[in-house]
Amino acid sequence: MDAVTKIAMNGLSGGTIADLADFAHSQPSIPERTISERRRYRTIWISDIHLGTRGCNADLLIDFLDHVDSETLYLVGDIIDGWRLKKKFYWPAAHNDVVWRLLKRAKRGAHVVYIPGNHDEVVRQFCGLDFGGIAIRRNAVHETADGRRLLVLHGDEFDAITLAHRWLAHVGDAAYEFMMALNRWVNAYRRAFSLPYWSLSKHAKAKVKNAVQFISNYEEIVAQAAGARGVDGVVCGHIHTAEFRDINGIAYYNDGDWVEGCTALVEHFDGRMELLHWADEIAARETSRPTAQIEMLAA
Ligand SMILES: [Mn+2]
Repeated sequence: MDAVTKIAMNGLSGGTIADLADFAHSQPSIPERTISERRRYRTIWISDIHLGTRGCNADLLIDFLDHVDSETLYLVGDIIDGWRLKKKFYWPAAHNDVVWRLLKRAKRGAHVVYIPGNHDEVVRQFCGLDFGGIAIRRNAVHETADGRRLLVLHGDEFDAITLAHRWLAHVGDAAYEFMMALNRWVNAYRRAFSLPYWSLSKHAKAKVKNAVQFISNYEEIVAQAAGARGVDGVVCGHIHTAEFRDINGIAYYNDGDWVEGCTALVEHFDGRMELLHWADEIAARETSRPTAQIEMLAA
């Protein structure tokens, strides 16, 4: 039995994951903020959380989940990283807290759709089923408030026909891991000096010409495939690059990730779409706090 199945089967001994079996009566280790103050959206899309890896910014995601609510929540794949968990089991309390919040959301009546990706492909065998109020689907068609139809999928489906994953495959596990480690050190240092979160690899990627080319190829191929399906647009994840653009009349949305960019795609009640960069939101909140202003004046 692999690690993800273990989580699903609640077969771990001694871990905190066992609490989830009785999650209705359990509390997360990081307490929830009041629900009444949350910003409400019609729809939220998040993906590439990679729970079970050190790269996952669970604390930022918990902050996000505690500040927003929606009628519908799409989990667009790579929520749990089964590949990495298989190699080395890593599951801190904050990762449990994320799962707790997602399950709680479904229990409170939000329509939650989980579309497994390639890193959590073990969940794909359950597509078509509903667990704990969460609908597990291979893909979905979302209708926006202004009547547009958007195909929602993870996006690894296009790896075979695009070179987009090359920078992921070649830069690959070892180098990517190293970069993520560097990203954590940089941000631990920045936190120590009260500087906002900053994504190293996001900046590095933008500097690598080939990566930029691969990404734009990927975006065009995904949009083209969506067009062939007769929808108005597509929402995906997978390449860890948040984006929002029109490609030959097809709306291409990528909700990004919670390893590097810490982004979410949201739909307002009038159908307007927006990409939220959560590290920026936290930074803005911190500087607008009266105490922070006093500290700045004193400095
Ligand atoms: Mn993926």
